[in-house]
Amino acid sequence: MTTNETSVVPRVSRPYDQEELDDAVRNRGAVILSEAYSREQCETFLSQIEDYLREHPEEAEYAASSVLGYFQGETTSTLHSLVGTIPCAASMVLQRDIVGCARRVLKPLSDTILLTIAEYMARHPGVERQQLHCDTFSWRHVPGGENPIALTVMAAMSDFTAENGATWVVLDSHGGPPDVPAPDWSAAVQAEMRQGDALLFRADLFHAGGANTTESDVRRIFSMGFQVAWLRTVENSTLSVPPPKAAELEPELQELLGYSNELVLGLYKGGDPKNSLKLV
Ligand SMILES: O=C(O)CCC(=O)C(=O)O
Repeated sequence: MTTNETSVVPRVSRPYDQEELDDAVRNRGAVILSEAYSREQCETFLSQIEDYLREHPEEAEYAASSVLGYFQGETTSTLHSLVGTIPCAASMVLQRDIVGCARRVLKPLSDTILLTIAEYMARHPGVERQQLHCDTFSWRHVPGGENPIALTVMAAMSDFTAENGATWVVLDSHGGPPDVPAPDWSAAVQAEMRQGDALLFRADLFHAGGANTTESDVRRIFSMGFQVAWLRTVENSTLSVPPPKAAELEPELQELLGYSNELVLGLYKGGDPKNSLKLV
């Protein structure tokens, strides 16, 4: 690790030391992997996102009405479920060091893991600082503890600076009960990163996107998360009853089959998966 200061987000450089990486996530709650992605990967990602958004103008509307919008701030554009639409997303998700760390750190609670989100966010000038929150708030009855049930990644597709709103984290704030009050802002530090660096943190760690106070510097994020695989239904109902069939059913049954969202869980295109039934 390049620093042992307790008030700075731990940072690991290539070749990453697995033990150091895992310890930082488990014990401090967060780590930055320098150069997790190459400059070329970031630029390819951004140009594929741009192409997709140009070809699918309807996505802007989903982004504008995203259920996550309340947390993300009005001047944030969002694109969800990247693996289905953005060609390079598959290799971005399968960044070996990140997935490997997720598997090891989530292992005490689950042998298998799931990708819980793969999202693009652009946080524009004028976006306000978010409230400090944990990404586990949706699973609000799962008790906290030593081992996390999920991890979050904020990968810098453009530089994250103090001025453009680099992610704030409160180191060591993880593991509390679901209703633990947010810590004081004075305990938060900003994860400034160069393009290609990735911040990996426990989903029960308090964090927030910062205010973008610049004139024109859009902060671009590839965000993903991994979770224990047992937080799901027994049957995979949206596969066995796909939208054309589900569209014929009563709303209550659609909801029971998973064409519904609970807070920010189960989102489709940033919102209620029932929207998929209108498209059939
Ligand atoms: O903008 C960031 O860096 C963090 C975003 C975040 O935590 C969220 O949208 O929930």
